[in-house]
Amino acid sequence: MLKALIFDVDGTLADTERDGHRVAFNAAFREAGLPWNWDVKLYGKLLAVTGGKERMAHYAQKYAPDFARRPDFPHLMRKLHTLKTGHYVHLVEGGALPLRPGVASMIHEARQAGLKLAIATTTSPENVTALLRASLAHDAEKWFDVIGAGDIVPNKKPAPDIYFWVLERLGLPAADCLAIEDSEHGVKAATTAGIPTLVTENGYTRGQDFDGAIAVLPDFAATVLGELQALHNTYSRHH
Ligand code: XBP
Ligand code: MG
Repeated sequence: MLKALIFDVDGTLADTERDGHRVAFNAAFREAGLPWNWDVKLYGKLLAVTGGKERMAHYAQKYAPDFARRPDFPHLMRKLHTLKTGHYVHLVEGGALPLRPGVASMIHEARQAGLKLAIATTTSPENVTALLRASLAHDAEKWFDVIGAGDIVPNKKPAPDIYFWVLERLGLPAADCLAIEDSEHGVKAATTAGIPTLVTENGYTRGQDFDGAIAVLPDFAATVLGELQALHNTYSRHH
């Protein structure tokens, strides 16, 4: 019986990467006087590394090894990431990143049906708060029984840590939940935690290996909660 929806954020609730995080990273690099610029294509490759700090460290090690060897490198990464998060939150608050098609109505339907709602994301908590407030309601955080985000767990997706963290606080068995993800990393994380997982793919994740997902949809534009419940029931009957 489906009792909770667990939403990923970036790429799932909203298409935040290309015009949000990527732009914020570049603004932070400019502000810090670094000659780095992540274009759309390069950023798509860098998304293989989850976590903004981890992504910048990976980039520096590969493309700016002298910078990465500086003794204050970890401190600089944290400082850069704080700048980036400031730019990202400013973009979100300005309304730059609307929810993907059908996401708001799916959330409203789930609330009306008495399902629990949760978030399991690699992104920083400030980014989640800003997105929920800007795109749903000023108090939309309260609609979610559990919000698991960023550094709250030691290992980011594709590790299952964030999903285990959310499941424990939901107080539900994995089988009674449905995870909604956009990427191969996300599907691996949620399915490793034993959660039936549905994909809504996007520009950066189309064509990735979603092996283990119970269904792959383009988005929720033509999807109602009843269809998610039917998919979950069918899956549960055979597993
Ligand atoms: C996507 C991520 C995040 C964002 C950037 O998370 O990997 O790192 O790209 O956000 P998810 P931060 O798909 O799990 O929502 O810079 O705050 O990490
Ligand atoms: Mg995602």
